[in-house]
Amino acid sequence: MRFDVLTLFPEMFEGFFSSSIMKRAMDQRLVEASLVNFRDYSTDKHRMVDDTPYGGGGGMVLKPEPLFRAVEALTEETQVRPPVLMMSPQGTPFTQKKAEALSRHSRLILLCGHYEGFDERIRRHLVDEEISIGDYVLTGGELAAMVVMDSIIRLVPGVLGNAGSAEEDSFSTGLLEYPQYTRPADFRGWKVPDVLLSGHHAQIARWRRQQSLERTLERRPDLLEHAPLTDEERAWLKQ
Ligand code: 6GU
Repeated sequence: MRFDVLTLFPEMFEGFFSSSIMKRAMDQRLVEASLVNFRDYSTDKHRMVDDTPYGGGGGMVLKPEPLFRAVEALTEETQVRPPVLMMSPQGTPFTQKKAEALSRHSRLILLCGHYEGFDERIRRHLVDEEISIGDYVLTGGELAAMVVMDSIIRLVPGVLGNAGSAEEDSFSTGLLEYPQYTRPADFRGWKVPDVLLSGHHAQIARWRRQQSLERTLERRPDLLEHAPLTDEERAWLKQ
């Protein structure tokens, strides 16, 4: 998996790229990432990347030339152009499903904006998909790009140590995760549920499934509509 990130603030990615999982994935060549400061593709002598909006109003708008030229430079020698994703609060809400779909590509280009926004021609003629990570506004797309990359990287085979961990977690099962415990079995009088100490694997699996269902019902009932449930589980939820 290769990511090309177009940003005016490449230094924001330093901590992320040097953090444990990402660093190991890059060292193992499972993930490759390049940072491009699209100011380097500005066409004017002041290296401007933004300008005032036609029609007036406040704020600045990202100019088309630097972003088009940066993407073109990255894809010059490629047969098929990888998807170009724009990070924007106006985008489609990002989900685990979308992360899974994007993880099937071998390369992605991520555009991070700042200021008031992007010239509409970038959106119309350069971008394949516009992605939002939630209903709140960030000062720029960099944090969103890291969220998107993080969620994709952990789906790349070999990146997570434990092969089961990406399939079993919340959202992949359609439900929230069950409670987890580790040693000690009694911490300050708070005991680990007996069933988990029983060694009875079928009972443990049943308890975990039940806990997942209850937790999802309590915290995220909206997820139950699309979760793959047995008839028995559907009936239990209705009572
Ligand atoms: Cl992708 N970008 C910005 N700037 N703000 C956001 C966002 C993205 N997703 C939610 N808020």
